[in-house]
Amino acid sequence: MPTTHIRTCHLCEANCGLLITTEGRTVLSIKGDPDNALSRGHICPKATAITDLQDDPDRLRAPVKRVSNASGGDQWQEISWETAFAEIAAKAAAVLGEGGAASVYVGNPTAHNYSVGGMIGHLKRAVGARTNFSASTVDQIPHQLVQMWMYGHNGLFPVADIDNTQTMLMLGANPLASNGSVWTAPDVKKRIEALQARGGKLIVVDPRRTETARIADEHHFIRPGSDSALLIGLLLALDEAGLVNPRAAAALLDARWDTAWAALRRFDIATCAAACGIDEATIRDIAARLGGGEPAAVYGRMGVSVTSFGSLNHWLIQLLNIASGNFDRVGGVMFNQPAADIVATAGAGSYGRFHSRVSGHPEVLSEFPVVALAEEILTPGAGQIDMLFVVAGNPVLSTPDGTNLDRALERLKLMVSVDMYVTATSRHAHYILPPCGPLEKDHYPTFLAPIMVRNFAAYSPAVFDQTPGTKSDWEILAEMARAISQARGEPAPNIMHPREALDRLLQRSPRGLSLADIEKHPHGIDLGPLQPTGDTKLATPDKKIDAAPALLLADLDRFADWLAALPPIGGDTLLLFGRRNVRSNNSWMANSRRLAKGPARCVLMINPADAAARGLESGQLVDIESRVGKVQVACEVSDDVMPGTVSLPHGYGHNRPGIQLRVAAERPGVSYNDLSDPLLIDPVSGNAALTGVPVTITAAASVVAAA
Ligand SMILES: Nc1nc2c(c(=O)[nH]1)N[C@H]1C(S)=C(S)[C@@H](COP(=O)(O)OP(=O)(O)OC[C@H]3O[C@@H](n4cnc5c(=O)[nH]c(N)nc54)[C@H](O)[C@@H]3O)O[C@H]1N2
Ligand SMILES: Nc1nc2c(c(=O)[nH]1)N[C@H]1C(S)=C(S)[C@@H](COP(=O)(O)OP(=O)(O)OC[C@H]3O[C@@H](n4cnc5c(=O)[nH]c(N)nc54)[C@H](O)[C@@H]3O)O[C@H]1N2
Ligand code: SF4
Ligand SMILES: [Mo]
Repeated sequence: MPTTHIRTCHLCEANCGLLITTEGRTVLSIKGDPDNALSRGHICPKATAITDLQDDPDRLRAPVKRVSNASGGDQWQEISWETAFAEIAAKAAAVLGEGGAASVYVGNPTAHNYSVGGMIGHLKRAVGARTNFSASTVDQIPHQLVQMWMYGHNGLFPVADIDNTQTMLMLGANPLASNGSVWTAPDVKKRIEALQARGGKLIVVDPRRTETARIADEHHFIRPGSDSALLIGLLLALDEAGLVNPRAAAALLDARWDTAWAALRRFDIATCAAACGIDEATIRDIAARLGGGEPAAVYGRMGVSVTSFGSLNHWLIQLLNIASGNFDRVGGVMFNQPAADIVATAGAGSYGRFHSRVSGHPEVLSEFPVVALAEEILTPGAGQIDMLFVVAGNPVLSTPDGTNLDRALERLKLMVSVDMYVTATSRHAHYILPPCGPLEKDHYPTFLAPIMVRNFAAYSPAVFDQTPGTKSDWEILAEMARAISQARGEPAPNIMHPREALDRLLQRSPRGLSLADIEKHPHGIDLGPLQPTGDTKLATPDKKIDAAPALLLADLDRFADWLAALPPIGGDTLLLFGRRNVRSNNSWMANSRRLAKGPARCVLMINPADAAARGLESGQLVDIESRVGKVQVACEVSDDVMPGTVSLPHGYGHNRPGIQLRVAAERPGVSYNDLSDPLLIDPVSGNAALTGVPVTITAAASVVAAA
């Protein structure tokens, strides 16, 4: 008998409701859930690929250990969980006993797995890891840092109220491909269409005419890495037109608001316009629209986060929303009030309490920039990382200078990957511990609650019982932490079942719902649209907004220097930036045939003028070279990318020796992060500057383009 399970998709931040029909352990269909008040039936092509993940023959089903085969190469030997934990614990204790240091790298899928959060803490404590990393520093850390400084808590995300706004200014985001980020707005295309139907406008700023730009009312190309210039220009234009009016937020501001303005007035609109490539008249027009009185929201994402001014950008976006009267306003930006409120229950965050050993990076939210991972492994001395635990991450493909990280991982005395595939990263591990299939886990999007465009809560039980002999991620982490503590003669960690921890979190949150309350509503409880919260959610001691955090004010000096020294765009050096496709998910869903089919996607987009200057035609192979590396890929000549820039997706490069992803290997592509440069960072947050990497492009010596 077929059974239909109601579930929330765990793959991306959109949180779409799914209806999964199964018979036995076979998935018959995956459809959108029309009764989910948040996603309203929407799904993307990745949802049906969950079956491919569940059933993938390349997915590891048991722990494996890397051993040498007869010819001296590597091979993976299946071992029992007991043996795996015992051997890992004994080796970890030995390495620590010799004075080696341990580190944990946490990847993106953990943000979609409520049950691992606490367990990662247990693992870090068990191995005494102080030098830790995550995908946050190739992603959203500037948002969190700026929020911690301005609003008092890193999890206070002002959410753009797309459903009620009249103007949405979107910088460096392509939700038609990504389905929204730091912004749970499923079915975003319909939300944009509704905005346009009520006479509103979407304005997209992006160096590529993206899928989102194509349906926008206005699209403006921008020089990669220069958004701070545009944002300062917009603030100055707002001021010049007499449109600065914080409305409700005025009561939350103090003298620091004037301090921020005094610091911004050293710049001028003309210089800012020239730097970013958007003319003065356009800047004045957009500012007039933002400050014109109707609700408006400015939203910036990856394209403005992964630049050397990522923190400055997010601060300037906050100032713009406040100055135009759109902070804490329906149709502007608001804090949400989720059922599981990590802001009300978890610490605010930290900065600079300690510094990294080799380059002296400040700690941000207890982590160091992932660009420092390789040097912390390779540089001898006390505190050198000898042991690394990678939890659901693939930093060799997802972080700058992956080739160097490849080399670094080879010298570890113990490396453990908690992953279900042998990837570019996990191939270096001594042990890979695979979680059970994705449909064998329950799901609650705790970490995404603060970014939803409605207050909404849904809990999904597992679709299938766990296959006997397999473990969920949290069980793997908990048992590994226990085994290591025991081997070190430390007291066993006190581990609470994740469901119990979730229930406690819910009940301690202001709404006071229990997990049982939420489980009564399988399609989710709709707790209503976002609403202004006044100062009730601000977590600063004085309940005021800090509009002028010292380190951001100081960073304006660095920006001024950059502005003064800015070379014109174009010439021999082009600026490389990224892109996503709706059928991708960072590095790791490339093994689904239904997603992988269709035209090759790992191609370099280049503007016709830049192609002509190099004698290039679509389909031709090109060499792309940066300071750190060189790759070869086919190009596509397209005026969708701005002159002087080129675009390449990330998450490819599945042909490194030993990777076991048979479908992905058919068209492996090249890794963007063999080009991105660990020296290019936002020094405030430590975030990698993945966008705007200087590269040279030349026709490759070989002429036949790979498919
Ligand atoms: N050039 C460039 N680089 C980028 C980006 C970019 O835009 N451009 N984007 C950055 C961003 S936003 C992010 S978030 C990072 C992602 O960086 P990472 O998180 O390091 O990389 P992913 O490619 O997401 O790899 C996730 C790994 O987790 C495994 N996995 C998937 N699901 C599970 C699970 O349920 N349990 C376990 N244990 N493992 C699982 C997958 O097999 C895969 O190996 O990449 C960043 N890198
Ligand atoms: N299909 C799919 N969906 C995903 C993912 C995926 O890999 N595939 N990854 C998920 C993850 S982990 C994340 S973090 C989100 C990311 O979600 P988004 O931030 O929406 O992701 P991107 O598509 O990388 O959009 C970034 C945009 O910034 C533009 N850009 C690049 N440089 C600049 C710049 O300097 N200035 C401006 N203004 N724009 C710039 C790029 O052209 C691109 O269109 O997507 C998530 N959803
Ligand atoms: S948009 Fe994201 S959450 Fe929705 S179905 Fe696609 S992958 Fe899943
Ligand atoms: Mo991400």
